[in-house]
Amino acid sequence: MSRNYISKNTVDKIISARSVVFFTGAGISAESGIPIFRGKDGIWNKLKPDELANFNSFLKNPDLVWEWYNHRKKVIHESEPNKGHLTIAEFEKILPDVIVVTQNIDNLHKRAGSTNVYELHGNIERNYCIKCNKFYNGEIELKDSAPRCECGGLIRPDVVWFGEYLPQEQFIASEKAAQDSDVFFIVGTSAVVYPAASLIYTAKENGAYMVEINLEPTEASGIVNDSLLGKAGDILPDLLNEVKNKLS
Ligand code: BV8
Ligand code: ZN
Repeated sequence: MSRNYISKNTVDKIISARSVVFFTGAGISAESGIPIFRGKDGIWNKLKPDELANFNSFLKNPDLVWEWYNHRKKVIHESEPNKGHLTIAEFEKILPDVIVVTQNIDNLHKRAGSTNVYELHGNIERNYCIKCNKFYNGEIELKDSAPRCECGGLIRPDVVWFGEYLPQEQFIASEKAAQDSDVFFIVGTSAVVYPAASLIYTAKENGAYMVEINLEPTEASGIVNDSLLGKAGDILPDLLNEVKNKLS
């Protein structure tokens, strides 16, 4: 597919930007084999978020919730960052200031080499005790019942469930990044989960040039300056090449 679908204006905005933000959702990890949430093959078609991704159901049935997170962790460990993640890490090397703000808990941006990553909804590789807050990172043995802390408390994944507040420092830093961004990319998200999606409007209100990359239009399509429809793993490498050509 020739790259002339990428507008000169978008390339110029990226090259002259002091700060570029990539706001990502499950769609950027789809090409790594990690299922997305919505749409016909989305997770939420088969499983109910309020049965699995909220604190009360965790207290009611911690084994079921752990079975689900262990399954997702297994899928994530068997997957690799894809061209989309790797290209964003590349952009960080050639542009002055690139920040990733992600809703994903899969740790793939960091595994791809991105260093400025804000995790709005936590990270599946971290866990903590709900009684004494002791952290258990990575070393939790995947067994079929909910792990317990040495204090006897239940251990939970360090992810944000529905009805829970986002990690303050990550959200405040992400808001600042959105306010200061010259170019704000919206990559692979349906932009319906809040307060994460509010960052899109924060960036717009502060004058950022908005670019959406998605298979299809979303809630945010009405406010973007450029909508690049297709796979993130195809479009992001094309964009990087256009920018590199212009910089060389
Ligand atoms: C809270 C972690 C305060 C766990 C997640 C305002 C309005 C309406 C509702 C609310 C509101 N404010 C709060 C709410 C309630 C709720 C909410 O937003 N509900 C929505 C569903 C309406 N928000 C909350 O509960 C938040 N907390 O508000 O606390 C509070 C406190 C007390 C009382 C009241 C309020 C917490 C929300 C965080 C929940 N945790 N994840 C886990 O992952 O297990 S959310 C989870 O779902 C993900 O992290 C992500 O955020 C979301 C999924 O969205 P996407 O990533 O966008 O994925 P999706 O499948 O939807 O879309 C994928 C897209 O990619 C599609 O567009 C597709 O076309 C595209 N795509 C696919 N393949 C590709 C592609 N694009 C490019 N290339 C491809 N190859
Ligand atoms: Zn404990």
